[in-house]
Amino acid sequence: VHKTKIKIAEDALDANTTIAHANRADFDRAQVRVVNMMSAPGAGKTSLLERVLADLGGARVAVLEGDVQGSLDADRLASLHVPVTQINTDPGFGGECHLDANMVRSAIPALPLDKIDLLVIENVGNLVCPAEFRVGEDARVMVAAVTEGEDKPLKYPLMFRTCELVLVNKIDLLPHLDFDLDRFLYNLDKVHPGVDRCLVSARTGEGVEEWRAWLERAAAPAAAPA
Ligand SMILES: Nc1nc2c(ncn2[C@@H]2O[C@H](COP(=O)(O)OP(=O)(O)OP(=O)(O)O)[C@@H](O)[C@H]2O)c(=O)[nH]1
Ligand SMILES: [Mg+2]
Repeated sequence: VHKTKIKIAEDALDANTTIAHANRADFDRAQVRVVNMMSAPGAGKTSLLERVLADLGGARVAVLEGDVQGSLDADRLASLHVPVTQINTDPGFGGECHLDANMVRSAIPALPLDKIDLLVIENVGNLVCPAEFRVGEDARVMVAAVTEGEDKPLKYPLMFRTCELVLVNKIDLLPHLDFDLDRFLYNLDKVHPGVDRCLVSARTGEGVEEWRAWLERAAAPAAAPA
């Protein structure tokens, strides 16, 4: 029974990889760079996007917003006059706790790919499942809020290991918490040595310019292969 279960999971992930490659090919054809943003629920993905999306140094951006239900985050981001496309996993996708390549594929016809340089995908809030499913992205960003505890890289290593940038958010709250930032960074380097990280607060704006600069670089066309 165990073997069968593992085989089905492997097949599902293989199918996902195939569709992710098809998405990647569509994004490449349109010369659009794609960033997949992930975190536990409420770590601050939407708040950190609200801080930077209106000004990315001239790069044209759109958002693909993934939620189980509703369009609360899409409405927040649309008020920045950025094109936002909503995917809800509840109707049609079984209420999944993550986006997979097929869900993203189903949204591609609704995306303004010929008018943008960068697509930011806000994944469903979840620290586990989104990390398992590539969707055709160029880069992954994860947000880890200091309210979540310094042990999280050790307990949820896959997401920390498979991202290109870690945004350590809510640092305005540090004086009120017993969160040990040095211990968190030590744990982070244990699972993903040297990964880029920014200490940020969507509340006060601290560190936000560094995050904006990273996203601007992510929007730049890929360097030609040598
Ligand atoms: N103090 C403080 N609160 C923050 C910060 N960033 C976000 N918040 C608050 O945290 C809550 C969740 O923020 P969101 O930006 O909605 O988080 P999210 O990751 O998009 O949440 P989901 O999409 O539901 O997973 C909101 O009440 C924000 O105001 C921060 O830097 N400092
Ligand atoms: Mg959100």
